[in-house]
Amino acid sequence: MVLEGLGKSLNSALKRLFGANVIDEELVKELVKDIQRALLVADVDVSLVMAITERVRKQALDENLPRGVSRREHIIKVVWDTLAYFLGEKPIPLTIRPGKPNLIMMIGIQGSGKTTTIGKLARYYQKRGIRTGVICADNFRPGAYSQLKQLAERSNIPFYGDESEKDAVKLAKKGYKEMKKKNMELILLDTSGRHREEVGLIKEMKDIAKAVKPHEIVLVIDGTLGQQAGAQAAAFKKATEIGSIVVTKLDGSAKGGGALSAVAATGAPIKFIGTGEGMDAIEPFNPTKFVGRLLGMSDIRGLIEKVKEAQIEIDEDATMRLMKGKFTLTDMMAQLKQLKKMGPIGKILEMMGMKYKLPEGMAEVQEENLKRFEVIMNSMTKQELDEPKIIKSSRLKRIARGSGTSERDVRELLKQYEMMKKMMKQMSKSRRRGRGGFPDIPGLAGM
Ligand SMILES: Nc1nc2c(ncn2[C@@H]2O[C@H](COP(=O)(O)OP(=O)(O)OP(=O)(O)O)[C@@H](O)[C@H]2O)c(=O)[nH]1
Ligand SMILES: [Mg+2]
Repeated sequence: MVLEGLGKSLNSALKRLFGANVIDEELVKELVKDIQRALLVADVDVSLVMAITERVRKQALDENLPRGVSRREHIIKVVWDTLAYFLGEKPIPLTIRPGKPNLIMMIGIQGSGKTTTIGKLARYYQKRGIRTGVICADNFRPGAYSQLKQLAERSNIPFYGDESEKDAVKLAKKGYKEMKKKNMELILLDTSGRHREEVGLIKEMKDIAKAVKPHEIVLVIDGTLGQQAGAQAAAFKKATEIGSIVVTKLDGSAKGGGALSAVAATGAPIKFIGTGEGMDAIEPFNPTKFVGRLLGMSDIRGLIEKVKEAQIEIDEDATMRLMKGKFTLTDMMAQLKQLKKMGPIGKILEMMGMKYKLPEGMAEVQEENLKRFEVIMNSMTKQELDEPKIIKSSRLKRIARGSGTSERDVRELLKQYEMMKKMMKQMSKSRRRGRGGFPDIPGLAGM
């Protein structure tokens, strides 16, 4: 996984939030400290870490919660939004004008991953129906020609190169002409990485760019550089207005968080990230989604939307009754109906990034069962609804007859009730103990 270490420590910081009894200033302080530690280990610049955590601290205890959103959800959302905010928030695609030749020039320091990224991008766009070709203008490193040629051939991508031509500018020009002749829409130009620092790199970029006038110049940065990547991005941003960035090697690099945040801080748009050596290990950089994965939650937004849509209110009474060990059939029905509105409960937990083993049969609330339960309950007395344990054989028979169901149906309802009561007890206990348990989803109040 990309940035595994950072993801793990952020996730466990949030888990603490799930498990806590009360959410107060003290807890937020702890959370902020955990996040700081996690970011510093990932080589995020200290002042950036402070800016990030200050924003989290300020907003976490914000008094005005949107209706239907719990404090826990709010804090998770704040952490999520803040990290995404500092990574640039919006995804920015590569600009490709369809039907026209779009020349994209790749530059970057030696070994940063230019050639590999070109192979990946060519495949990526070809698969999406864009006619894509590649040009090797790296006449500096022996083997550069055959490296790109092989990558291109493996994916059936048109390639231009000439091992006998030593002038990079001429190579680029000739290649561009060839690719235009072939009606290519996306033309990726590979350049040599003879430089070790920003200055020389920017100079060569200017020379080639002047000659071929690319539509976009992409700087490829090695993510293992950590926050040092910022200097490269800044120099590049200053030198060109048509620039974007790919950060590579984010797989298995402990410093990737530092690289991404430092590059984003310069305002240069990160368009793709490289996540492995394989030819499919590239993805468009979408900060919001990326942070979601880091936090180990695939869809917090989806969850919050859903909760709001269902207009679920916190049922204080039910919670109080439960705390006192009372849980009636009517309570169960109300809970089941709320769950039904929210969809399969397993899915909801999954969206919260939680792994919780549910008793069998609880995974989904079925319409059919709900209706039958309701019919059965209509034949019960108030006393029976409040204290289902008094329902023994003769009452059972009467209820089944009265509701036009079978005794087995009534027993099933009672079994479901017992199961749910037990589960709710366990969950409220584990929450009171302050560990594990259930996230604070309104509507599941008291569970
Ligand atoms: N793990 C990992 N390795 C990568 C990634 N991208 C590139 N590499 C590796 O990094 C090394 C250098 O990649 P190249 O694509 O040759 O780099 P380059 O910038 O073209 O290098 P020069 O042409 O010599 O300047 C190769 O071993 C690649 O397999 C990535 O996203 N993840
Ligand atoms: Mg190369």
